[in-house]
Amino acid sequence: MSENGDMIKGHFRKDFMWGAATASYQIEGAWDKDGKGQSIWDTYAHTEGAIEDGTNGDITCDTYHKYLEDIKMLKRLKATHYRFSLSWSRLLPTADSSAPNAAGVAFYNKFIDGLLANNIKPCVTLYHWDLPQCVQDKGGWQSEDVVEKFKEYADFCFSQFGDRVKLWVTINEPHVQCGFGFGMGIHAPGIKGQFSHPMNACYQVSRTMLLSHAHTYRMYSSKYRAKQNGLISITLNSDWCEPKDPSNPDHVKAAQFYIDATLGWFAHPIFKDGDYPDSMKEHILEMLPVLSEQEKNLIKGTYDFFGLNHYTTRLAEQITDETQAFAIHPDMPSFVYPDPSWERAGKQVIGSEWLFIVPTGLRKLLNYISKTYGDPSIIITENGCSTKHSVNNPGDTKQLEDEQRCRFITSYLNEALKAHLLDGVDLRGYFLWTLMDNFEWAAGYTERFGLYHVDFEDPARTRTPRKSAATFTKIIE
Ligand code: GBH
Repeated sequence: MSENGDMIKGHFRKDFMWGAATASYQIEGAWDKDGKGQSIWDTYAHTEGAIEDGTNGDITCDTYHKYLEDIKMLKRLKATHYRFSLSWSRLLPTADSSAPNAAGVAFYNKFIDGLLANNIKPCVTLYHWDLPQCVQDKGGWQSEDVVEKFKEYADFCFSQFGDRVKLWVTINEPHVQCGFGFGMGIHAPGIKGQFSHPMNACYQVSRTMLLSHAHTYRMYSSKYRAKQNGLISITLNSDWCEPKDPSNPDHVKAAQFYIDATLGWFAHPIFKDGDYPDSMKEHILEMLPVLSEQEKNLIKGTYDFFGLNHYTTRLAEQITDETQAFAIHPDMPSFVYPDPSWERAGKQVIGSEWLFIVPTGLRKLLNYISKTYGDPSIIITENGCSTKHSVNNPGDTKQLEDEQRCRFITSYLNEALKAHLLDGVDLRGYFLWTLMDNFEWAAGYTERFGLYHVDFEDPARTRTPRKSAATFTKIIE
């Protein structure tokens, strides 16, 4: 089977969720307006040298002022749902729920009401990486106290918005937060691994994230579920990974370990038995926090669906002396890399370095999740494709004729359809990353994933649909 597979015809469920996804820091702007507190991304992006093009999310798409335009765009797309995240520090500037920021609450109320008035259902992520700076100052994810703080924030959000929001995601991609924020230190809070081991802090925070998620899930169940009747879970990011040579047991093991140490790190505790995967416990040893029986019981089963972010695929072999330097994770005895024959994201210039277009990987990953975690309902909470945007990129335009993104969407969705129709995977929804070009974290504005182009030179932040917006609408229809 080629990477693009053959196309099949058919339909997803009648009530399939069709949407686009975004995150607060990437689109809202108004970083210091109307009583908003600072987040770790405000701090980090204002740090010299942190962001590739020296930019930040101070204004970005200015959604705080232009949210009505965003709703119009979603309507035009014919989206049934929209996934966005709340800014914790906009709602609770001091992370104290007895002192909320009325303007922040009003903003999200207007936004949610606007979506519903247009028949678009909100899917709300509580936490997409923008921890309040005041929580960070008290130790952030490295402190046990964060668990109570997170629960307090979540409680506040359910009480304010849960009458209208029926789909919640607690934390976006904890594995990326842990690895990038606390291992490599290339995302906020920019902490490079501590103590004797470079990746130590990243394991420590994986525990407080799991506990924050689990306590929040249980609090929703005991305090809100009966009245609000929503669904709540976590969103995990994973590449698909296969052995370079499937007949080589070392390659098979290496591929499995890569999946364990990315997807399994959080999926195994939540969707299986409350604890980290055995392979991680074996290899990471004393650096991986030990979860007590009580904690395992708390964590196990805290999901109503499986939120999956998926973009790309890798091949794996066991690590050797020569490849040790390329290990993206010092504890992982796997060397992973893309097949050189795979198409890359981007046109004349490569889009995101890491993004190789392998639609068949999505079908395999969906099947893997379904098989490994007891056939949960799966929602693809992100999937998308980038281009490079830079003044140094000759021939760079708005890239409105984004043929590659059109093909990406069509082919990945067709593989998802196969997983659903031919393999029986319980797939409930698909959210495209992303509605419009936005602040792409450490890459600033150099990488663009939008269905809509955004002109960041223009004070009006004019949004212009790309061809892919029409392609996506056609598929939805
Ligand atoms: C998603 O993460 C995020 O949820 C979203 O906010 C983001 O805008 C979107 O991806 C697009 O990037 O820099 O070469 O070391 C997806 C998982 C993890 C994929 C980090 C890219 C960076 C690889 N991402 N990874 S590299």
